[in-house]
Amino acid sequence: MGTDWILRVTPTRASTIQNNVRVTSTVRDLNQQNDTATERTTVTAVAGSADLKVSQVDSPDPVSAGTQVTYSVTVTNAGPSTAVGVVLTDIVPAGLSRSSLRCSECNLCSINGTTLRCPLGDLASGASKVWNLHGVPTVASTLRNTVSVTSSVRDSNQTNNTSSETTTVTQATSAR
Ligand SMILES: [Ca+2]
Ligand SMILES: [Ca+2]
Repeated sequence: MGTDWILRVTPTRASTIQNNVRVTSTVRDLNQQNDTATERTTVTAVAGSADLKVSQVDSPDPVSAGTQVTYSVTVTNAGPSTAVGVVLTDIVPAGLSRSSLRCSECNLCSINGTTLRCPLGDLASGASKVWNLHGVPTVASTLRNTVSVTSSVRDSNQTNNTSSETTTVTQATSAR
């Protein structure tokens, strides 16, 4: 008698995925040749194409050290297909105090060094989404915030998928 066991996974990008299975039992297996199986699956990109665009506005600029600056990032899908699994990547300005960082739906994001990676879900054709990053610069300097967007759908125009913005940080005005 056989037993079915079903594993469902959702691949996130075009690639080859491989599933390895092995069965064991506490009873001695007379034929161990048939205890393992490997299956490869080719994952193709999601059909269609979507032209994602990203832009951002920094406010205020210039900003005083010790005062919060906000980067308001807008991601737009110019279509024609729905952009599935949009991911926003933000290379956070080094001059921002790490403990001061706040962002939209930040609980969904992961940070690796200064790179913040945030899933934004699906974006329908013609739709846009605003995502905010807040932080406090510590010293007078020039900040550079770089954002980029990708999705599981082919992008017909890669040139508008990245945006960089610089912000001038002036010395803190002395408090009296
Ligand atoms: Ca694009
Ligand atoms: Ca600016």
